Amino acid sequence: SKTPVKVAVTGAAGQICYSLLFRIASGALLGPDQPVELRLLEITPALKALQGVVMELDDCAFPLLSKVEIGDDAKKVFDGVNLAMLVGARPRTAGMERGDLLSANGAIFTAQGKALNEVAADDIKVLVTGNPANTNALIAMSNASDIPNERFAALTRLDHNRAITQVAQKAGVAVTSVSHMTIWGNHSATQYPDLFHAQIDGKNAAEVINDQAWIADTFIPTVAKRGAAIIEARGSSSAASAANATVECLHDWALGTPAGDWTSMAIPSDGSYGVPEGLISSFPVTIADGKVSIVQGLELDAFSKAKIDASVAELADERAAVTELGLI
Ligand code: NAX
Repeated sequence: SKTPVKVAVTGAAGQICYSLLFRIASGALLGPDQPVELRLLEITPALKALQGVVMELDDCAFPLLSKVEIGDDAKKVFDGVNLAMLVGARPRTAGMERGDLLSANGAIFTAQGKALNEVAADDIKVLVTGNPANTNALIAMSNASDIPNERFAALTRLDHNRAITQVAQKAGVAVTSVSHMTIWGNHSATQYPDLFHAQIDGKNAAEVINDQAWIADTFIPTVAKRGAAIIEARGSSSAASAANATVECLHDWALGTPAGDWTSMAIPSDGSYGVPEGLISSFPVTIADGKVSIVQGLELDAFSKAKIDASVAELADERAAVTELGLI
């Protein structure tokens, strides 16, 4: 049988992971014939709760789950890991300024970047879900100089999936009719979900919808503010859908995007579409053999260009702030 793939997950006692870990262990991440070993990182006070989650994993008797290790020391937990999902982060609490938030997360992601650099397997891929995801990924990447930059990414797949469903519902079609969706920029309220290159049953989605006011005033803000709407309705932030997106993103990164479509992923910019090099910004991407490529040659009109530029300017500001704080 196959050698287990070692998957590290941080924030493992948190609400996203309460869904995520079970999806990984059931085979949704790497397929029905690939065993996995889970390496779960938490802060010390959450280890007891994490032990309870491990008891539940045990109680599923997942055939593909070869082993589970937990701990509060990143260097031990990340030892030899092939994939890392960095979900745990410091949320913004009352009275916290943006700088405080960036410093608190900076402490987490500098340490985890360094630990991965020292002990992860040579083929390590790192996906950051914990917010501010793009900048946390930039911090981890910048603190892991021996790991190629292209092995770091931040999650915009949840935004991508939200955009697909919004447009499918508007058009009255199944989600499977929607393809070539793109989220550009930051995983934040400035993100730009792009219907001008998306397709509905192979036709241009913006032309099928034919309602610029709906795109500008309903579709874009609904997708960009969906996280807040979930909090308002559910009383806590997106968890199962964030776990689903994390699994789908890393699944495609490991196994490739389907032929004839692309997905959205925040990856280090190579300067494409005017996004400054090195910023971790969301692009349309295809993936083959573990290699992520930005889709080239899309024409952007003034509306799209302005939206992308605004989100990228926010990322540049965040990079300047963490540079100032000495985190990268
Ligand atoms: P929870 O607060 O339920 O869980 C976070 C867990 O991380 C906690 O158990 C905490 O103890 C742990 N943690 C904190 N510091 C740690 C460290 N240094 N090492 C290991 N673990 C640590 O949050 P949850 O709802 O699970 O969300 C996790 C993160 O995902 C948050 O930052 C959240 O903002 C972010 N999200 C990102 C999304 C995306 O699309 N990129 C969407 C959903 C979500 O909002």
